[in-house]
Amino acid sequence: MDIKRRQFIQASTAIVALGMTDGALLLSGNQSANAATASKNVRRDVTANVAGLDQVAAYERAVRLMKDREPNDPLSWESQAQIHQNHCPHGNWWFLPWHRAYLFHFESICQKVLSDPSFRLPYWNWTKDRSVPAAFWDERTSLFQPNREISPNDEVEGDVTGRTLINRIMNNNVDVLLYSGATRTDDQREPASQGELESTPHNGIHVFVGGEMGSFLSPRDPIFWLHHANVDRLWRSWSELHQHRSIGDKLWKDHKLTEFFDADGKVVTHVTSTTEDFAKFNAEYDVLETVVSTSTKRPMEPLSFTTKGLAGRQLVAFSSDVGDLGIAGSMQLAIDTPIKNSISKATAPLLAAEEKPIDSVILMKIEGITVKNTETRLRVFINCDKPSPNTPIGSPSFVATINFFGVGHGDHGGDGVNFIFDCTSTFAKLKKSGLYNGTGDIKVSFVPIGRKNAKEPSVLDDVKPKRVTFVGL
Ligand SMILES: [Cu+2]
Repeated sequence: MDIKRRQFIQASTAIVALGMTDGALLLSGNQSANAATASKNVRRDVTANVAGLDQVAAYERAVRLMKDREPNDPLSWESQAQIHQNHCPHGNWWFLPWHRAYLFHFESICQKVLSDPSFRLPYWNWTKDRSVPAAFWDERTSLFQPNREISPNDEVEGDVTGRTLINRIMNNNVDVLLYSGATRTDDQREPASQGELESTPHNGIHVFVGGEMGSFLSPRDPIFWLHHANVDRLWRSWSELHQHRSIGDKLWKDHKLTEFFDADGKVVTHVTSTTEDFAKFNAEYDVLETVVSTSTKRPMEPLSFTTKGLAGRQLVAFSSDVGDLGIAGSMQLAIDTPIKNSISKATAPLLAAEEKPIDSVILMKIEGITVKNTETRLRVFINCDKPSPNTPIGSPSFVATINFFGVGHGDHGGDGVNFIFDCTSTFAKLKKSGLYNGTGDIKVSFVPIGRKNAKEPSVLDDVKPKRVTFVGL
């Protein structure tokens, strides 16, 4: 039986176990899903209340036992953090698989120190619970981290982890947006560009928590592992929703991930493609995300990479140097014919009938952002009259909020960082609300947003982009 087929069968079994009904996975927070999986070893929401299972207490013990070990012991807390500091890929297509293997081996070490093979990592669902869970604030426990930059009641904002954003990420059917941006890279530590899962909720939580979490030594903060378990849960959910479609490129598939230790402290190596076998890596969760809206579903086609970007796809549009953005941080972009066609294709079906699938996608690539202050986030708008930090994220002009993490460490950074967003739905909303007629020039605006209660106001110079390109697929 081939792997895909086996995965499908495993997936179906898991779905049945999780209480799937009428082809739709149950939404997060559904208690019956928890009840149905109470006896199964799966990763659970850290706030889930399952009789006879105290996952936080078990995790606290495991962390304490690892912190008690000598720093040079491969099973120690510090050794695990150093793996991330020295090897983690960010901003490229190994971001998700590398962290899946990293989580799995960390979890195996927890099992070993606890002498409990049934132990599974809990995850922090920051869309549902927007503050760092209470158990992580008790100074007497191993889960406390003294240098976080937030208080127990601080909540992450909606443009970082909100439901609309997560639905959009789940709806996305351009593989590269999930794994990375639309450029391939051949080095694990070489940044190419970031897709929305990485740039927004992933980076955003690192920056929001701050302290160790804001650096590549973030695994020193015990909340790191629950944060990444939730990122992995979203990848798993996305795979389920998109029939386990993945990147076909051999460079991605055959790349060896070599930096992990098994529970006996021996070095283990994985080939990237094996990380898609989620059962092998314990990437099984009590609740998976589902797509709520059907109106943005698009037909799926496999995409593959070439050195030029996406094979067989016309990289239409359009690139221009931003130059001096001035105080307002806006620029006028002339839209040429190919992208115009893309825009009208992408928006027409939505306008005609909500349920019709959209057969075109518009991607926006923001390139060469030089980051001087990683605490500053960058909000992006299209055709916004007077963009400001107070412009609501529910505005039809809103595209995304970029969060910066890991910039300037090791090889990450350099010529600036790149991000790719699917802005198809933004164009549809703009057209619907009369802010864009589908043919004229457009205005792209960048608004810097500082940390809440920041001493100095944020300025565009903190996170200045160099170029914007629109691509119609
Ligand atoms: Cu991370």
